[in-house]
Amino acid sequence: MSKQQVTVPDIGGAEGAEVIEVLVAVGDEVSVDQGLIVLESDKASMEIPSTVAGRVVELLAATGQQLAEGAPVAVIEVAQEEGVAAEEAPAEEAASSDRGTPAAVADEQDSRPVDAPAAEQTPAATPVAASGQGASAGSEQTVSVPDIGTDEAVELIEICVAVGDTVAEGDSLVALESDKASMEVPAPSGGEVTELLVRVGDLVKQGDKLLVLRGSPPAAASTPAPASTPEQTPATPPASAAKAPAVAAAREAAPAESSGTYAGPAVRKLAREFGVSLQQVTGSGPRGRIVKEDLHQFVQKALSGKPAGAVAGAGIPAIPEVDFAKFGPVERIERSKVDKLTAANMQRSWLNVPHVTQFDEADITALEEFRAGLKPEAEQRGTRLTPLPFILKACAVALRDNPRFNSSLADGGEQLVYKGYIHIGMAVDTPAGLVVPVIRDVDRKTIWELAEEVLELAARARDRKLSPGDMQGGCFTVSSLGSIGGNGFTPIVNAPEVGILGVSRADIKPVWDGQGFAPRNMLPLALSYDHRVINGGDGGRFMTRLVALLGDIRQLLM
Ligand code: CAO
Repeated sequence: MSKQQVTVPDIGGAEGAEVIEVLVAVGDEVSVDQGLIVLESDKASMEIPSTVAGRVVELLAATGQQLAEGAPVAVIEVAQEEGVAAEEAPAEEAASSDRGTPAAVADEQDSRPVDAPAAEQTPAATPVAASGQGASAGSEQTVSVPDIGTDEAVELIEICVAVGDTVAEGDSLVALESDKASMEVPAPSGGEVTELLVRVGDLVKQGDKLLVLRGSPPAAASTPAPASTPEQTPATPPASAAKAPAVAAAREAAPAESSGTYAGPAVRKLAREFGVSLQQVTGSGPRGRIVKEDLHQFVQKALSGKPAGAVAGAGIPAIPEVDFAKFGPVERIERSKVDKLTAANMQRSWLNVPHVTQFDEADITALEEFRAGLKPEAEQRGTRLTPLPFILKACAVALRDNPRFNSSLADGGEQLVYKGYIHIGMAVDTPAGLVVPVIRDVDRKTIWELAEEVLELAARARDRKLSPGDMQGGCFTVSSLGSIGGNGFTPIVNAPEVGILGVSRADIKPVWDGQGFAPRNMLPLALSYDHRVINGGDGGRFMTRLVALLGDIRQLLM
């Protein structure tokens, strides 16, 4: 056994960043690239991954601490094979070793700065990607998404500028967010925004075009001489750039005056979670930047009945804060981000959507017999077949037959959008909180395909490996507590979807068959829907169809 210390890699800012979440505990087994802590600066938030696989024997970082590059995070006891210590393996030997051995770990460490985060967790490696004419006066350049450290598309959550705005080098142009990090893309040089090529909500990858900048005359550039020199960054960063600090995090950004608000991604994200428009918050940071404290004060004021602003649920009396310690010992812990986001989404749906929940039971005796008969085949295929894939398939057919359930409100309620696809979200209970990955085109997939996807998405959800795209585009949600228990619950609609099915635990019950009581396997179902879109008749028809489909799965083929 050898011990290795994981330290904070280059996070693009000498001042460091705050530890906002510790993801592991002493004694936990961790794999290479598994997140240990989450750091957040005013420009970016990022997971700091383990560079080795092993057991956490010491945690050297705690929530609230400010950490700079090189600060120790944790000590990992590395499982050692054949007496070769990771740090002793020569590079050549390491390169030829099997992946996953300590030697291979040493190889990875050699190939990037020892404590650099894995590519997928590094917000970005080059300051900006720009093509075209550079920033010379009057010439145009297209600004593209720089190396954001992942091949996966990330969501564009904010456009900080508008056509006609004049920006200085380093001004934030757009903000991007993945499940691992959020980051701002700065202007490569000063100029005027002449064209926007993206919209909020777009999923973008490295190299995708963002906007067009027309270079300002040198005199108009607000940055000093070196920075106003046209800087033509190649679309493919040179090798040395690959180790450059994170996008924008490396820069002391100037205020994005044109957007009217000046705040880092972490503050912007928090504002979205609170449902607060940053336009209403006064910044107390340098040059009027909005810092977290400003947001907290704004929300506190809003909840205490002072100017309510845009807080969701404004006008509703706040639940008073209680000093629980008065009544006995207590422990206060920070909630995970997923947890807080879920809470905000739930409250938003609960306050906006007039809910109705309808109950029924499906007789799944035949389905369960059929499923039991498929167990050997499932084993052969290396998968597991639970009732969920059948329920998803039945929902897809019921959605096809009742298209209003496959719609969403638009234009402030003036229009309904009917979707020509059937993507169904599946609530997954994870240690970090509730997440809802989406299975696409459920109507077109076989039961086996659905079974595999359920397993795969649930595993990725629990390992926190879902991308934002995995959780978007749902038309309807299934929340199954069947494996956990209970005989009924009222699920909250996952707006802007209009329906959600809550599945409880099936049980053998005596059912009257016209002549006597017969033991039948009954599955309790609860269908919640948005009564602005779905009326009782629609709800009844959907549920009746679903119960019929699950009662006779041959109909799923029709
Ligand atoms: N009735 C009886 N048994 C059921 C059942 C039901 N309705 N649903 C599942 N089971 C059984 C399965 O068949 C399996 O047993 P076998 O292996 O013997 O067949 C066992 O329970 C475990 O199932 P599972 O949970 O591993 O798999 P699943 O496909 O049923 O569910 C998933 C997958 C990801 C949806 C589930 O694990 C999960 O996270 N559920 C929680 C969702 C949630 O939190 N919802 C609340 C949201 S609102 O707060």
